[in-house]
Amino acid sequence: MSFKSPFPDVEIPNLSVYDFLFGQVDPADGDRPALIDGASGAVTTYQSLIAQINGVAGALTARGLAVGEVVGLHSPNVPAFASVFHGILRAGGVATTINALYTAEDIAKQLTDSKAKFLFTVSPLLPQAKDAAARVGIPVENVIVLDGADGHPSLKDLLAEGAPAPEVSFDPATQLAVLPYSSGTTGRPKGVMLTHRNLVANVCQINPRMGIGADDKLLAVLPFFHIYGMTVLLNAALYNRASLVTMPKFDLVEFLKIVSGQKCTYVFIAPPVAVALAKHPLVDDYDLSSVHSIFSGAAPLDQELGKAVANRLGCRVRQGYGMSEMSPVSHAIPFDRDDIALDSVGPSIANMECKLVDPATGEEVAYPAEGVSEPGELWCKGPNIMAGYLGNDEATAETLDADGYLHTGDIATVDSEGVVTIVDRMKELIKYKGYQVPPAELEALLLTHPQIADAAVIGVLDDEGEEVPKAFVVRQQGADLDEAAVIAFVAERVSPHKKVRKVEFIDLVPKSAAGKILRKDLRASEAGRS
Ligand code: 4UU
Repeated sequence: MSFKSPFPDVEIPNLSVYDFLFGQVDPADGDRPALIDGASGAVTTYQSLIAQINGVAGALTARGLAVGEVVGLHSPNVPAFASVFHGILRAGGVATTINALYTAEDIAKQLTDSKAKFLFTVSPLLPQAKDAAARVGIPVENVIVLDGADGHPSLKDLLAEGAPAPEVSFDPATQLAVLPYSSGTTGRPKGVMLTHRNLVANVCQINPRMGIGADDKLLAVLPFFHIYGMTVLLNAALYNRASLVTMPKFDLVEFLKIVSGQKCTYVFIAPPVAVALAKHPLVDDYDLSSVHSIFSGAAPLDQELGKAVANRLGCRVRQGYGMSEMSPVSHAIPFDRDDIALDSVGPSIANMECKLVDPATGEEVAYPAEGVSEPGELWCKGPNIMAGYLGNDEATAETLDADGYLHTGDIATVDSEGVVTIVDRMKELIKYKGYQVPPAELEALLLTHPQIADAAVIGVLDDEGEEVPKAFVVRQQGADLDEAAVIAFVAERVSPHKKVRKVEFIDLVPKSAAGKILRKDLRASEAGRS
């Protein structure tokens, strides 16, 4: 058994991402704004975006990039992100998008694992980018600084070369387009192999449910380097000839100024922004009446919080669910359905088939004709499911089964209408403000402290109901380590979203006979206390 999307299948054209988005451009769309820099208001039209994409593709090919080779893209949301991202894909390259918050070490790991030949960055991030590139042996002339920096080519330099876009030919069904990194259900970040078809499919699957039109102005503060921003913002907006208003990082006042000043109509957020929109007094000082929809994803949205935002702003609020490994969307509350509970993630999108499997028995749960099912692990199958993890057949085999189902590591229920609600997470992954925090990485780091004998990290809820990483630490005998020292030790070595924010000292980390950390025991003892 399984349950299918209630929507009819959509056709997925066998095209590259570039041909899908820009193969046929209505001449009337050429002058429409594709990207608007939120702070300066500078506009990139569709015509100019397409010219830049082709210019970047030509310059990369002229510099030796071959089809299938990898390029690192390390930038916050700026309009040029779109030109570079699609330029890489247009040349047949594979974009490995890198979190703008990463340390030099994190960047170096991703560049090494993905075997990147070039790196694009921006001048404020150059110190860590340069350090990482040097560690992995990417020469300075291949480190391109979008806004320019001494000794490096800039985007302007690349475009000035005027190299023609290459004639490339590849099979969109198998050719990789992007390699975002995700820790998946276990372990450290892995390269998620997404093909051109995966990305094209996901836009086709979500498009009928999102209600994005050419007259929409989408606020793009969620990072394009993360799969949510990449597909649901960047690609879906460009496909619909809408405008993206970019913000490089979240700041409430800046956000309110830009949404009201630019008259944004569609705002994409993760749940922490919903808290500010529902509660912060400053929100009343701005005219946000242009906003017709707010879309939340990447972490659970509280129903009351969602309703409070809808009432305060007088707009729709919707929620979607996804995972990097699914390009990413599998479920979304449709824009034209006001009757679906906001703490659900809606029905499966078109072309998806799902199962709920009891992790204790391995048996599929029953899907009742009325009411809600028992919880089970959500398994999903469809044209948006990744090809696998780069160079890691073992992790691929653990996540993707022989029937093509991706095991999400999330626990969900489904009702008789096919509406899915995520109720728990069984995998290791922690989400801090929607960003991934792989506990295995923090555990390995903690073990390098001379006064720490053993450690385990899980996600717990803080006083505001947000998930934060908590370390359970076993001290070496005679050690005088306290909570502040552990927090500081980690904070000095990781990017800000990965900081340990709570610490508890314990005598023994609970482990299975095989030596695996029993996170569920730690979670149960945590739950028992609240
Ligand atoms: C409870 O975060 C993402 C993708 C986010 C996304 C996708 C489609 C947002 C809106 C949308 O329409 O990807 P990753 O790979 O960083 O993290 C995936 C994990 C999931 O497995 C789940 O544990 O993030 C969690 N997650 C959610 N949890 C993602 N969305 C939700 C959600 N509710 N709505």
